[in-house]
Amino acid sequence: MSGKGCPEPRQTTMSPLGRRPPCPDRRACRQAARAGRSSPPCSPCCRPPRSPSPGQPDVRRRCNGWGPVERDMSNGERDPADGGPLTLAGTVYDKGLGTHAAGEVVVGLDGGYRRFAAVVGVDDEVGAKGTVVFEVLGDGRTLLTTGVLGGAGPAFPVDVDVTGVRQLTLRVLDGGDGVDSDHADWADARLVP
Ligand SMILES: [Ca+2]
Ligand SMILES: [Ca+2]
Repeated sequence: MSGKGCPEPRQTTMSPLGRRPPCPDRRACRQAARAGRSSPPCSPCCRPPRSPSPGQPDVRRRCNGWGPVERDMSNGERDPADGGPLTLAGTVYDKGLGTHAAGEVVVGLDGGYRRFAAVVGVDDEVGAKGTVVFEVLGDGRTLLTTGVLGGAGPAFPVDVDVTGVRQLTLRVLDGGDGVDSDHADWADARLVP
């Protein structure tokens, strides 16, 4: 598993439609990589880093298995902003990230936070389908791994110590059986200074 690209999905099938979706920003990623502004484009989808807003964590990379990472909504389908409310085991969350295996979000903390907390699981929008593994890494070191979580199971609370961590990676893997219906929520995700 490369620290520079997306996680290897370890899947046997590709997408809900059985084929890899094209990355809408692949050209931009490639240009950014050539200019030294980003790591090389990763598969299946990556986005170049944006400048952080004041007071907001610095998101340095987003990779997602089906369309873009969604903010405050579930992954939905391939288009941006087409998800529903983040919902895990019947509970709706206003905030968080809607993602799809295999993918990861890399956030620069620069040692400014003490804890990362969230509630994770497979979004209710896929029913009992979907199997994913959530991993939290600090500076490349594994801080938490959930084991395989399924769409029919309960949500999994995450609360990890990130004291001194400069770069936080939130990673979603396919659970070893492909990425079909792997709609993975980082609900109520928050960093505590
Ligand atoms: Ca979407
Ligand atoms: Ca899976």
